[in-house]
Amino acid sequence: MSEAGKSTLTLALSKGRILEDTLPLLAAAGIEPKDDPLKSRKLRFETNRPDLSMLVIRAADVPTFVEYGAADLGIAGKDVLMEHNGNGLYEPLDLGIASCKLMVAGKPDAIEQAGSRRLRVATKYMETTRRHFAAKGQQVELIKLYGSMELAPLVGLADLIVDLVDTGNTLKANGLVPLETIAEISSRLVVNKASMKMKAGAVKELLAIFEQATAK
Ligand code: PRT
Ligand code: MG
Repeated sequence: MSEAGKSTLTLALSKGRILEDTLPLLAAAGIEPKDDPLKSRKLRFETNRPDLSMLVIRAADVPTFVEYGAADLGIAGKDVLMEHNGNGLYEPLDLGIASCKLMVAGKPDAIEQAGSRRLRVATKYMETTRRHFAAKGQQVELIKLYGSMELAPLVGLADLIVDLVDTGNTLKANGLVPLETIAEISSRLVVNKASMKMKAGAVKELLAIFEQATAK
């Protein structure tokens, strides 16, 4: 609590492409960081609201910061949240930014080529991919990659990939086709469960501001 008896809040933002979509949304919500997070090397930012500071961190770390209460709120892609699979978070609002699809893709003849052999799937989404194929009762071999998944089928590393698809241009440029949608992805506002209780007033006020800004 600050002197005025008002809770202070910390908001964790995903750097990279989500940040670019987040800053206009923050501006629409009347929130301006004191330095430009796209230029500064700072990781923590004060804002024009004395009760709100922001962290700018790797997208995959946002759920962890929020779950452990290092940030009260966060903005993260649904793909990252599905993969994190934690239960210390509320997910009250779809911000509708950075949208794309999490898809299974491969060469057009990937399935026939594999025949009765167990399919190899390259992805950075190990948990989500495991759950997806397990739910279909399909045994697959998972190969963990950290990026450039689209390369894997071209060099015989994998039959299929699980990755994000937006325009489909990256798949096309690499001779791959979308085969199945696993989930519709967009960025979500997440809230630490204890903050939702202990700082209910401040959290709800901020939530309402984001709802307004999202509806615009
Ligand atoms: O850099 P770091 O490792 O920390 O994270 P990152 O590289 O995952 O971050 P960044 O900045 O790329 O942001 C990733 C987040 O943005 C994802 O977690 C999604 O929530 C969201 N997002 C939305 C996307 C895309 N759209 C997207 N198209 N992230 C990545 N892509 C990539 C995709 O992986 C593929 O390589 O874009 C390519 C496909 O795009 P199209 O248009 O060619 O289909
Ligand atoms: Mg990156």
